[in-house]
Amino acid sequence: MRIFYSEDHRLQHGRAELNDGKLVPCFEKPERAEIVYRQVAAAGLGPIQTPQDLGEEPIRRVHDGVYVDFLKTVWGRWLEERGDYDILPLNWIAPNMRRRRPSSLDGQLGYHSYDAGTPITAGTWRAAYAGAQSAANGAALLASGAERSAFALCRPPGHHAGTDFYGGYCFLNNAAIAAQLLRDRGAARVAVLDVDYHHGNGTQEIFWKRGDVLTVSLHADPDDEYPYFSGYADEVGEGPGEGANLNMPLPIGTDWASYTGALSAALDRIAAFGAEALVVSLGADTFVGDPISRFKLQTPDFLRLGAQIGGAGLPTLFVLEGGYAVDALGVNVANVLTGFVGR
Ligand code: Q9C
Ligand code: ZN
Repeated sequence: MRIFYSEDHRLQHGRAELNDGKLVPCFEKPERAEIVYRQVAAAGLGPIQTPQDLGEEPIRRVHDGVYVDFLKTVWGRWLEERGDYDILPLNWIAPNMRRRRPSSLDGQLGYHSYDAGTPITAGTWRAAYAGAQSAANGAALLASGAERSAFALCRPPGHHAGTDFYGGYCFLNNAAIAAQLLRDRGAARVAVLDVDYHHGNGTQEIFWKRGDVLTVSLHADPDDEYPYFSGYADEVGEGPGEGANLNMPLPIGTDWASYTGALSAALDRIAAFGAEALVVSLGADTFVGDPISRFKLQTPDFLRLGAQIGGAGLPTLFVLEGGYAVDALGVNVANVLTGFVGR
């Protein structure tokens, strides 16, 4: 399995996020990718390479141009207007307000975001860009037929980022960029399977009206958990995308015994869809020890999770999403990949 990793992820190093009424140190930190790197290397899962630069085109295939330009330039504007400290938005669009893009910095920050947990820093664009390149490289490799599987070791994560919005520690939707690139390079139907603890709302939004990309997400019930306002079972897509979005909200406290049944149903749907390639949004925040999550998967369960996905027999790109129990994150992620390749 080929692994793509860029050290530029370190350029995203936010100081604090708003949590429980307090600014607390960011859960989404560089140590996450470092420990995953060390564990996949130690497990001998495959060669690790720096992604080739495929440019902005694969990003602009799924993200709005105005949004991409905003991400590229917002730090420079902030530095000049405010100062050398992290950017957090502080106001959003309420019902009955207009979705109109203001010209001011704070207005645009609110327009393009939806939470106060996702700081933009001096290096956010470069880090997110590098992660997107890892995902795009993985997809290009699968499309070439040279490999059946790959792992994009992306940081920051991506699945909460939509066409023109960021949030949930995500800026560019790495999995969606990969799925679109697979479509552009010949796969007629692509499935995205999201096993992160949180609903992949960004991925759902990007492919909402499309019938060529099936989006399936297993996650904590949004009635109890972030992102609260999407991820319910009755969200099935619209227009040509009707029936090509499947949400499987699971209760707080879900353990492997109940998770595996839901995963089996998800994989059945992917098989019925006739996917020619699979992108897995791989969050390991379903781990029992995760500091912000409430599922109960144990470290050996991640081997089972990988093996079960491998049973689908599809060309598969894994893309790193969440997982905040840093000490266990490396082995949990490596276990998924090891289980997948069948060792
Ligand atoms: N009380 C991903 O896993 N809210 N994002 C955290 C903690 C945001 C998670 C609040 C969680 C976003 C990629
Ligand atoms: Zn998550």
